[in-house]
Amino acid sequence: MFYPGSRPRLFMHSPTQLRTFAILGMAVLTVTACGSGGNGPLPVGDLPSEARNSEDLYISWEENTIDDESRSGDVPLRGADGLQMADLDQDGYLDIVSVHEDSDHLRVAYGSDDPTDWFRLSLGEGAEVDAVEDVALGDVNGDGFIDAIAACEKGHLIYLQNPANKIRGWRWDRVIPEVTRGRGSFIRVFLADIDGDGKLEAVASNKGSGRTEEATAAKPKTEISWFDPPDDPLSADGWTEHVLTLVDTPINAQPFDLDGDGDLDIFAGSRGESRVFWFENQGPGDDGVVVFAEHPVEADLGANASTLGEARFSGFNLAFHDFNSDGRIDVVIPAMPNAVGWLEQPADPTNAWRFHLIGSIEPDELVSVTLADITGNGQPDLMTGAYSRGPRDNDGPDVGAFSNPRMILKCGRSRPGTK
Ligand SMILES: [Ca+2]
Ligand SMILES: [Ca+2]
Ligand SMILES: [Ca+2]
Ligand SMILES: [Ca+2]
Repeated sequence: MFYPGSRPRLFMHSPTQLRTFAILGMAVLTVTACGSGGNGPLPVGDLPSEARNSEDLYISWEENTIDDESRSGDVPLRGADGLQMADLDQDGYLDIVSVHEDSDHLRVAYGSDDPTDWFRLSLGEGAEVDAVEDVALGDVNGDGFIDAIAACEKGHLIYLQNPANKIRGWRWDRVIPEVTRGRGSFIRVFLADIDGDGKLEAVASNKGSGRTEEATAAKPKTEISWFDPPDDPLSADGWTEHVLTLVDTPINAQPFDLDGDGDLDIFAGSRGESRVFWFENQGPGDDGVVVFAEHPVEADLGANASTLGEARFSGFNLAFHDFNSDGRIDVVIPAMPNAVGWLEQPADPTNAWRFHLIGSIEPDELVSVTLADITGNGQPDLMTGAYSRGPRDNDGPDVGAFSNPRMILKCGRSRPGTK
């Protein structure tokens, strides 16, 4: 959603990590010929980047804080680490659900016709959202209102049900599915109709940290799973887990129809094993439960091998698009630590996936990617988030912008407080 005439910005990130899941939709941006600047030292948040693309263009972003301690009624929000947007109260304006890992808060900010006016409250806090790391939105109970499920690093999933017509200020009923209790660190969660029955399931990866030494020794590899909710998702005992695989430190598993056959597959990654792989949805098996076939994704670095020989792929964040218009979905993926590119899906799924470098944001450590048509030309642009490893009072020598195709990366202003 864009708001003509105003320039809201979103400022919610932890000191060490910035994600960009939905920030694009919150900002009005201007693409203009270069030639800004300022007189004298500016706060870094007001300092235009020097980065330009090949056409000498840059994007100017203006920051608008939506939620923080000064706006929350003194709720000490710390460690914002991700967000999702949807119209939860069906008033036509997007709302934002954000996770605050360090202070254990799951927050909502309801939008309005005034982009500076937000109705804020905590959906959850304390032990029930202990070290909450990620959230997914979708109508799980099928009443037409969008619900939420959050991944907590200590160490469970929690489902929160939208109270439908009594939304603002009303408590959302919630449940921690029993099968997810005490499991260690859930790091990502998504909602999607995995089995094609018209109802949403949760896909979650659990990197397992935080478990007891005995539990870790007994099971060093941990699960990527999908969870099937019962007809009443508020029934704690009714959730069923279907394990897709066990790997060392699973870090992500995102549903997407990778092979274009109409059902959702899952692209996933392991940080511990520095590899990515995907699960092909093969439809229901004899027991009626969906069967997935796991396929490795071997990255062929091609011409980038000499410069990216040490690159690691964990798939912590992913985006999907058919870049070369061959009818096969390709995958945008960070090439850790600094680069990003796209993996070209081969015609023969047993072949390697060619990696096409988009760029690097050295010295920052690139962890997050998302696609949106920022420039409005019908082509997807790429926005990234990173662990800051560079100065925040100037661009540093390696910050650049580029267009490939029409992709603009790390344009705009640096952000304060991200050292
Ligand atoms: Ca709304
Ligand atoms: Ca619902
Ligand atoms: Ca389903
Ligand atoms: Ca499929």
